Amino acid sequence: MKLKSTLLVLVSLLIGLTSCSDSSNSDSLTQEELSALSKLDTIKITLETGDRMIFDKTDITVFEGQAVVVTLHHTGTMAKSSMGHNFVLLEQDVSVKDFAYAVADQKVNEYLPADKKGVIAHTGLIGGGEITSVTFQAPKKGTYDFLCSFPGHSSTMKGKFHVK
Ligand SMILES: [Cu+2]
Repeated sequence: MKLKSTLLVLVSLLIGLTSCSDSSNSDSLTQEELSALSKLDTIKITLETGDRMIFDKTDITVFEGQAVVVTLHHTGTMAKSSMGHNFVLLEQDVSVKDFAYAVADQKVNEYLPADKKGVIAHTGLIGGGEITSVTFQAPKKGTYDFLCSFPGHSSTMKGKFHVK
């Protein structure tokens, strides 16, 4: 009986681990899939979020010179004022932590610097049930940070944007 419950715990742990590593990540794309994506003039990325402070992707891969369309979908129900989300792509010399701290009082600018300093691209701030998108040219090869700049969100709502 004791063995049986131990097994059950192990099985549920395994299921938990599997579903974690499954949270769609562009690093899990195969070489063929990446090669096919690299040939596109325009690459489309959909980023989902909801009433929790998480993005469904923490790694995004695009290719130098591509037009990038990032569509942000807030699948939750909470208002923009309490659970607003955006997508902000930072220049390479800007830290997520410093950026988020600096814009936390910029409600009037939807938590962006008034002069957009340090920002490569961004969407508008949206609430539950809303969708927004932004189109921009992929910057030069390298790794960039992206985040949601709503106060308090960037500790969990951030990721890496890879340009190959
Ligand atoms: Cu957010």
